[in-house]
Amino acid sequence: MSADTGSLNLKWSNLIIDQLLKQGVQYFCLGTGSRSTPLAIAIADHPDTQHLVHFDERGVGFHALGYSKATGLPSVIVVTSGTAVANLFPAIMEASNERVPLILLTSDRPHELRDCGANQTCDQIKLFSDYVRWQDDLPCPTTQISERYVATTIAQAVFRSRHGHPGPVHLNCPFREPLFSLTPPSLSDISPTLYETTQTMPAVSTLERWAECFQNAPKGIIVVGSLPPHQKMDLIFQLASLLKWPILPDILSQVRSAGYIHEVIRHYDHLLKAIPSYKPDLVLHLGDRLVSKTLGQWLKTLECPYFQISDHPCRQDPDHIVLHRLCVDPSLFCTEIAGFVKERSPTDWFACWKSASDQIAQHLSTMIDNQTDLTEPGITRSLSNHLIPSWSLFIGSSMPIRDTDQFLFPKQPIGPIFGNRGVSGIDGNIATAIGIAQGKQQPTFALFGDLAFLHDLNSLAQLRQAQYPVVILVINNHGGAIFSFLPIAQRKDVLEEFFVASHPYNFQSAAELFQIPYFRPHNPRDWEQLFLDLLANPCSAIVEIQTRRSENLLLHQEIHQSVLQCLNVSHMAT
Ligand SMILES: Cc1ncc(C[n+]2csc(CCOP(=O)(O)OP(=O)(O)O)c2C)c(N)n1
Repeated sequence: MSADTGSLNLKWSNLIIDQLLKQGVQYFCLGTGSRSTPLAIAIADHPDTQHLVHFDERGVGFHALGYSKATGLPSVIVVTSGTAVANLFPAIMEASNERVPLILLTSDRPHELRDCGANQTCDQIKLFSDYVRWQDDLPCPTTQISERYVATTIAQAVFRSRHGHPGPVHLNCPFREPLFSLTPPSLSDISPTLYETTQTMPAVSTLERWAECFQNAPKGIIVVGSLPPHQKMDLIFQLASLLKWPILPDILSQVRSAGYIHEVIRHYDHLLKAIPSYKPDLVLHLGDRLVSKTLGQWLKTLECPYFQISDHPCRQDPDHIVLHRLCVDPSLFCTEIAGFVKERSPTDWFACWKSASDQIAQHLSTMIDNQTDLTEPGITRSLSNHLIPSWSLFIGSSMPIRDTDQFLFPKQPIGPIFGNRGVSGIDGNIATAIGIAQGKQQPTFALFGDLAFLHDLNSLAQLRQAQYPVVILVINNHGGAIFSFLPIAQRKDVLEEFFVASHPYNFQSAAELFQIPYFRPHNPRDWEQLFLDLLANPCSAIVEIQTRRSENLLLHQEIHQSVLQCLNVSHMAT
């Protein structure tokens, strides 16, 4: 092969990276390997790129996911050929389900080396199947194809990752050897193809019809499911205040970060278990998924019109109860519909919800905040009491997301709240949190369980180099506590070994291996003091809190029983 091949590989890769930058994409997450050499050199040599390099591609994928979740902008993932590509799959699945923009540049061997026993070569074409929004197998770098082809391909990739139905895009990039040359190639300054975007507005006829339905429903509720962190919360509150409808905000709705906590229904999970008889005459659901199973089951029992607004076309209706659906930005909808509804006078309906919510909040505060032992609900409440706006919060699946959904209602504004609920994996949590910190350019608290922590140990290597501090708060109950809450807990003979995966580990030596500060508070006072110190002087750290699964189960049951008692059920039922 001609010696010019190396130079051409670099020239083509420079063009790809330059076009990505011209499309506004700046952050590059790389695994290491040989076949991706031309892309790695192009990223290293360009003065405007920012990058992360990590040896484990699974962690690279989740880091990029976290960054893009936090910013709403695509980050670029660059990996070598072979199993490195497959290691991206979990993050791609999450990004696809959550509509997170990502650009994957997977290096490959040229066509003549595929399917003939060449080293580190496998079929990478369409590997991610329908999990990506657009995909292409690029030609090997060549002078026979116009450079404009590269420009329009990158423009299309970025556009398809961000607009319409956002998500990951996959460009497979084959390179022939020699992979690079020490002589720098001449650079081409190619103009990018710029896509204009449009904003979808709700039709006036829809707004008129929906407003009439809303006006005729004095007992409406607003359920806010997961929303990206760029929504304008005031607009949701303004609409709720016009209609005098209670707001039930999911932990990932961003509503709870806004500091309007006295205007929403707190602890609705407990409230609905105690008073399932509250029956609205209309449900307005803004956004996507709901963490609370209790809320989901209660919504399913209602026989009233159900309206859902989300800015994408995907079905977010696992119980098939939505009757009216609008694909538009939820905060834009709230602004527009507000011009069509009249302000309602205060109602008993709203007052009943509010009074029950306040009563539970008061009860839980007395019951949980003064405990002498460290408990999982207690930790969640302390986050609620002390977090501040300059920190993001990442919450792992399993008990942490359920506990925060039930107990985290901060009185003060806090930073954005994130989770990986697209596919609810317990993998990649450490890397996702570090990517979020990088994207938000602020420190991040990450709360998850011990199995989730063990699953992503490799990503502690990223934590050591993280530019923005990440505090990992790992609740070590020595296995998957969630399973004690599931029907399988009745099969005590198989529970521990086949489900809980119980283990004897603590994480001090993991922290030592990666040279990360480690703390293990033993009581609520020490934990709160440490928490306040970390908030005041942010630094990356691992904080391990040990709890017991059996006591955790009992405490949750006690909380449930005591809330039932605290609410005078017969009096409250309407
Ligand atoms: C990648 C992946 N593997 C398995 C599961 C199934 N799963 C859900 S929760 C859970 C246990 C999580 O344990 P831990 O992180 O310790 O949290 P805890 O349940 O103790 O709160 C498991 C294995 C999953 N969601 N994702």
